Amino acid sequence: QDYTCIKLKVLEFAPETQAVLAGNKEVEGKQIFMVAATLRPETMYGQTNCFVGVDIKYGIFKSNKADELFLMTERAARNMAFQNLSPSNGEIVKVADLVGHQLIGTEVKAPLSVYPSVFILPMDGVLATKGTGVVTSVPSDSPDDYAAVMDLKKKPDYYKIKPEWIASYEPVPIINTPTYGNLAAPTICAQMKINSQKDKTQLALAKDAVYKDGFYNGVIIIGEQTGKPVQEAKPLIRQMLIDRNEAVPYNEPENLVVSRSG
Ligand code: ZZB
Repeated sequence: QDYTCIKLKVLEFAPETQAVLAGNKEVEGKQIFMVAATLRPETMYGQTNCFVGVDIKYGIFKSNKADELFLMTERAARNMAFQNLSPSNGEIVKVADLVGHQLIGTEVKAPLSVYPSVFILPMDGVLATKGTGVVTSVPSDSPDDYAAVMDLKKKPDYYKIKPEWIASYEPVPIINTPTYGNLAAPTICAQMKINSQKDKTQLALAKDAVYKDGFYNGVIIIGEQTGKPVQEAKPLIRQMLIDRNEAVPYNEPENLVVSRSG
């Protein structure tokens, strides 16, 4: 998979993370980024929060830039080490260990988002085995994100979050399509009566439908590429993020099989 890794700069860590990092000389004076793998860089204007899995193990790793550290799974760090994103080829340097729940409530700057800062929140469906284990959230265009955000808004206590970390963050119109209008995910979730992130079968169908519709029929209605078809705008927005040092290209072999024969 040809991902774009979005660099969400940490503005303030949650107290639990601060406690873990207290006295850690390796993080002092460094910029730390939560690194989120996406296939939809053109939707980054609509980021309202970022997801981690509460039980997933994360690490903070040295990157290929001396003053920048990356927060993600170790699995992603190992892959990045072979893509010139670590200090030396094939090697990772971990400076801290964290668990997802410690990160909840961390405040970050999400590149291109209309919201000046967004929060790290929990989602059940985050896979440790995909991307970086950090998933940036675009409820306007991702049914999974919309359903998870609705759950958090409905039951902040159950999810152990402060309501103000998500309450006033509304989905942002990014892409217009003839089929689902300019808020594809909320529209299709309403049509299919999807009520929760637990409706997995329905969500998979919804995701497939809006992916295709957005890619083939979508027109960007925000930002630098306003008016352009999604297919045309996607690589341009991706490149703009990379040029601004707000994203890095990241590849992940799908179902990689390591052969020891021969
Ligand atoms: C922002 C975004 C905006 C995404 C959108 C999708 C959509 P796929 O096709 O299944 O490979 N993702 C990335 N890493 C993980 C993970 N570890 N666990 C769970 N989800 C993850 O899906 C790629 C997408 O899955 C990525 O692109 C990311 O969410 C999520 F408007 O990033 B996306 C219709 C989808 N729209």
